[in-house]
Amino acid sequence: MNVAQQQPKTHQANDFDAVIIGAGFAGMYMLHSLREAGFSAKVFEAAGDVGGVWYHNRYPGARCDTESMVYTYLFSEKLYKDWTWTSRYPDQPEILSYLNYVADNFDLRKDIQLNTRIKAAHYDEANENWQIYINDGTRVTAKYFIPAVGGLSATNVPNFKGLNSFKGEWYHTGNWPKDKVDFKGKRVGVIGTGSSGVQIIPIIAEEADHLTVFQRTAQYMIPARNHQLDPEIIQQTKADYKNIKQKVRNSNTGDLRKTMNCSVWEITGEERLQELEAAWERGGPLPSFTDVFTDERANETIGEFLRSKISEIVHDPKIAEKLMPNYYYGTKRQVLNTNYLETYNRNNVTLADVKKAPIEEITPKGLRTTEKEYELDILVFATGYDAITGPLFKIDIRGRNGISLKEKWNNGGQISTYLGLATSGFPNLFLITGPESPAGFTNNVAVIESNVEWIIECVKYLREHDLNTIEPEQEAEAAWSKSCTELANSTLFVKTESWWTGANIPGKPRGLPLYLGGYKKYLQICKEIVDKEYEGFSLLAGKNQKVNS
Ligand code: N01
Repeated sequence: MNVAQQQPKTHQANDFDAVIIGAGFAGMYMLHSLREAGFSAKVFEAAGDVGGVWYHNRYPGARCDTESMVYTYLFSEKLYKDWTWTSRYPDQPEILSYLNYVADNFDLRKDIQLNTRIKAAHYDEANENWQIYINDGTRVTAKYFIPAVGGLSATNVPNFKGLNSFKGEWYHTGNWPKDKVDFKGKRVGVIGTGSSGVQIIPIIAEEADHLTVFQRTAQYMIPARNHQLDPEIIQQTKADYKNIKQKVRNSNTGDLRKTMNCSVWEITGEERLQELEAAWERGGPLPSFTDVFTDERANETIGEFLRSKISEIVHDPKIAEKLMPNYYYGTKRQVLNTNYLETYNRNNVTLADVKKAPIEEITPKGLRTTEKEYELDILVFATGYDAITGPLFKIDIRGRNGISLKEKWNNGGQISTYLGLATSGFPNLFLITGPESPAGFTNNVAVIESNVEWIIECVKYLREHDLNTIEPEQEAEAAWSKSCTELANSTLFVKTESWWTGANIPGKPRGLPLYLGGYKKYLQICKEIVDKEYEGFSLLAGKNQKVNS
């Protein structure tokens, strides 16, 4: 059967081969791939347009910290060559334009329903399909259910006492309004100094009358050194498409960053310093030594280097001292910045240490810490996300026997998936950048592309072999989860409080439910399992009739 030539089969208005949630990078590529393979598919998107997190993260300064030449779809050479990125690290408006271009170019919009939130998806064992409930009270059915909701889409607004009493305006960076927020002449407070806070803080400082930054944990800072791309470089990059794609797939991080294939201790201190200084001048992620996330002393050599830069840039030694991080370098997601540390040399910026003097409450006039009250007109929450499981748990997803994903994963305390792509008891449910995938430690678009491509090969296989369902076997799933946990526990990442470890959300179970074995290795494992006819998966033909063992 020539599958590529098949037309999407006719379907009832409310019954699809596949239902996808989310029209970001993942949902749109999934839709395109399913349609190309002849499946009927529908995307439901809660927002008013396509773009996923790039639709919502429209705060001033929002910019990607993966280089544009790889933070982009690589599945289509034509698309890669037709679209031109203008800067090294693209800003949010440019990424959103790109995603709109993709939606139009591949005629995706006709199968995307906007302004529609899915509240529940229940597996119907009798009919071997998913019943998907929309917030307007309607219901659709699908053989395959693909919540492409991303790991960083459930915003976290800490439950501070008194927020409702605040007389000023407040915003979360991950849910920024479309209309411009005017900071001119205002007293502004920003809570949070992760990737989002570090991007918005320098911009607000330039516009506001006064900015107070409420910092709980000082972060390691690396300059982005963003710049416009030279037309010649753009042409070279496009011409190098095949090589770039291959290099991405052969990398540990899904991008083209420099890696040091040696331990910190295999070169002299002088050579190390030269490498680090060169990387500092280049901007972007520091080269990764093999032992920097497993050996405390090796890690400290990088931490020490970055702390010395803070003292060089920040004029006031007392402020510099407050900005000194004291966790293992890189064990919170590395932040790239533009003029972040320099911002603290301005005389309209105050840095409040809210670890030393915690926030007690939001008041009608501003914010009170245990030390004093800060009067504010605008308060910005750059407080991140209930990551990895948060977006999935917002939907009532139930598999066999009515068991919810939240129950199965013990509220996040006992996550188990197979390859981060599927989980037992939830037939025909596929995850993209899910828990126990390499997302979070890898260029997300690269993980998305490989996950989508794996899923599409899988559903084509099911169709070609007349199979009704696929789901992981419990033993294979347990072994994958165990290997993820063991890998994570062998690193310094688990020793730090971060969104990776769930520590940013009060009461959230701790753990690091991501695959840390590297992108290249992950792709190899995923391929081997397919080559072995979906080893570790249970494939069923018609009413639970098992076909592989
Ligand atoms: O969120 P974060 P983010 N009281 O969790 C603080 C991606 N991203 O939105 O460190 C006081 O990193 C919290 O303090 P602490 C990227 O993957 C990418 O900045 O927990 N403070 C921290 O400082 C990134 O890693 C891009 O002690 C509180 C901050 O808020 C991920 O999204 C841009 C607090 C949250 O930092 C998340 O980044 C933006 C409380 N109760 C985002 N609760 C790019 O591509 C939290 N904080 C560039």
